[in-house]
Amino acid sequence: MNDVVKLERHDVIAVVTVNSPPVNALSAAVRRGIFESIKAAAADPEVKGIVLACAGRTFIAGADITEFGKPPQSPGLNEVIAEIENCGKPVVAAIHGTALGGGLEITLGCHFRVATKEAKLGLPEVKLGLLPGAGGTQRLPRAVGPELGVKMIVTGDPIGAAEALKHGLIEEIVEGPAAGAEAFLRKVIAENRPLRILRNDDSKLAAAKADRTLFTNAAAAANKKNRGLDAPLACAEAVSWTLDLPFDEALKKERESFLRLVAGDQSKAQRYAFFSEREAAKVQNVPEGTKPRPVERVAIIGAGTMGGGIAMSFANAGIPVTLIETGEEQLKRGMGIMQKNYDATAARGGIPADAPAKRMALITGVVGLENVKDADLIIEAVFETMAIKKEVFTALDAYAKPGAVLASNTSYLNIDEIAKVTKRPQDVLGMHFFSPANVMKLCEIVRADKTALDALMTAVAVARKIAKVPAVVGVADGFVGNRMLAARSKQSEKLLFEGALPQQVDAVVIKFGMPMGPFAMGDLAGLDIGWRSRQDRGIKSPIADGLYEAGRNGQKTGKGYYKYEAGSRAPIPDPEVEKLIDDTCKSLGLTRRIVSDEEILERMMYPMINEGARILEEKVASRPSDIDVIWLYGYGWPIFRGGPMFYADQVGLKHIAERLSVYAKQTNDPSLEPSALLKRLADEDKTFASLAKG
Ligand code: 3H9
Repeated sequence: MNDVVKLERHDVIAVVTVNSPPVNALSAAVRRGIFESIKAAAADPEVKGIVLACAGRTFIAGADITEFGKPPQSPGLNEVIAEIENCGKPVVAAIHGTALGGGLEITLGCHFRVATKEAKLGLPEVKLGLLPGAGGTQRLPRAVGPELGVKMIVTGDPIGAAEALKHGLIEEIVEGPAAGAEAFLRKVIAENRPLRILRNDDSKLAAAKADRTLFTNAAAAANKKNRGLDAPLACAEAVSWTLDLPFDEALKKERESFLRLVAGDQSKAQRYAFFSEREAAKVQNVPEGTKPRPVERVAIIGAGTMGGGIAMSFANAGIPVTLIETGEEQLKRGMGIMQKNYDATAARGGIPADAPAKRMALITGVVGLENVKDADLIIEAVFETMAIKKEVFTALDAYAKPGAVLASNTSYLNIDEIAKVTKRPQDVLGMHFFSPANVMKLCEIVRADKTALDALMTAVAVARKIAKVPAVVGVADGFVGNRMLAARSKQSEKLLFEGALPQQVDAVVIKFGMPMGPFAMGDLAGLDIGWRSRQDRGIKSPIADGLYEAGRNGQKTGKGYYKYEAGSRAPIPDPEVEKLIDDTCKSLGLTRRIVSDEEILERMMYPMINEGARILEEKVASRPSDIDVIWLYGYGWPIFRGGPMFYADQVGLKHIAERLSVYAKQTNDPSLEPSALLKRLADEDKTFASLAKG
């Protein structure tokens, strides 16, 4: 039909094959090709049925996201689907890989669907700040019922072939997708089976129409985790139209809602995050074809919170791990915590019941560093002091096999210095995971001075394999994320001396969309940790020191910046803390003032952005989008704000630079003056995004 869609005849069967790598997205050419192929097959009197299949690694993975925001080209996806649905001959979708978004919507216009057993089917538009815009909100609930339909559409999570079969989304699980679909179609033709046209089939809506709570409960459950996002609410509303409106009217409203969301700021930010995440995996200044080293076995040094979480991430991906401790006692504790974590996840249905045993079987706990000898990748996750790290790397140098990649999970120490104690600095790098490491998706990969390119690419490939988002950064105190966080922490602390309270600062940050404010975060991490690190660096912080000295170590002691009821993690503002802050300020001769929420927000965000600009100047990060990926996946930055550098572009760099200058003077802190890069971009009326364009 055209370059990307082929139409063939197998006697009475027409086979339409989409071949548009990498993921067969529904570009204008693909839509046109399918539309014309279906039209031609429908008009051909010899053809009795049609198979719609895809070449390559996957079925259609959705609309072509790069086309959003550009002038629409005909035929639209709804027209293509209508052509299939109304063609009068049975059309079977042959699904393999992923049928996502517009890809699944197209199959819902087909009269039957078959899929291979590893296929995944879903409507993930919500993750891009959208709702399915080609009938998905109306046809999927008719296929699987409104309860599962609303869950799939609001969460965006796909289901596997077995579940799809159970709920009537597919009719059969097949081996080869196109051949399986063809065999299925021959049965349909032989039996003269009626076409299943979902738009006309309200049978699965009846129960929820009679008892509305079936739907509203499912919608509320799916929306439970929503933090300020518009799209999940729009998704749930659109699915509710299946119960209230005629199909065509609902389809029209779905389209209007889609167009509103696609033009909105949230979706723009979410689409930016999607492409930034993929961009981050493409490491700059590495020649194409640089091959990662094979990694079959991993060793992790340290079975504490971080080491255990990292071990679980590997076991989750089916990679065997040797987990090494210094003594049986510590090992037993670490293994026990992992087992407990897995059991808890299985008990709430997060993983299958047999998964804990299977995953724990992949983790071999042992005592003694000599056990690293079989590992292709070794990750050190021991206590965060340079002396101990050096000791461990000296020993690793003696025991590790040649070519093994040696990684440190340090969160701020200098990797060049660590690498120097080995005779193989080319194999040394940082892999900085975020706590809890089995949950948080980010892995900052620290490229040291001498890191070999294939060692670097090994860390990137491994991170992707264990479902982490890798972002390559350079050596710097705190790398990218923690260095920017330090700029924010400095301000949050200062604000207490000036007149704000912990609960006021945290409330502003949470309202912005972060999962936690800086003070609740301090309580979670433990205020003793900050105190110890200040002692090491010879720094004093009278309020934080006062809390520590009063035995307020955070959540673990039931008191920190807040108080906590036994067994609860909910922070409660504490008048004792207010008094401690007041008394400390009085003793220092400081007069407190009313600090506005607006000032708090600016002083939480702009110094961080300024630090991000310095990080770019120093080339510790190579792209603003890498910084955004780090904040999105390591610190819970709200996805609808795209990341700090994206947010800065939306606010306007001129405004940010001006406000930073004001705060630098107001607080007598020259480090708040806009960095050279921020100043230049602001003066030229440019954005951080303009840097990526060269
Ligand atoms: C939609 O369908 C709206 C409709 O309801 C209504 C319309 C009216 N478009 O992720 P990978 C690129 S919204 C354009 O590394 P994997 C991606 O950028 C859409 N490009 O591979 C990358 O490019 P590059 C709903 C796309 O194997 C390359 O493909 N669908 C699209 O790890 C490989 O991607 C979705 O949201 C696209 N739709 O994962 C699905 N998808 O190599 C989004 C991918 O230049 N896609 N690319 O960096 C995914 O979730 C994953 O890509 C997928 C493959 C699971 C398919």
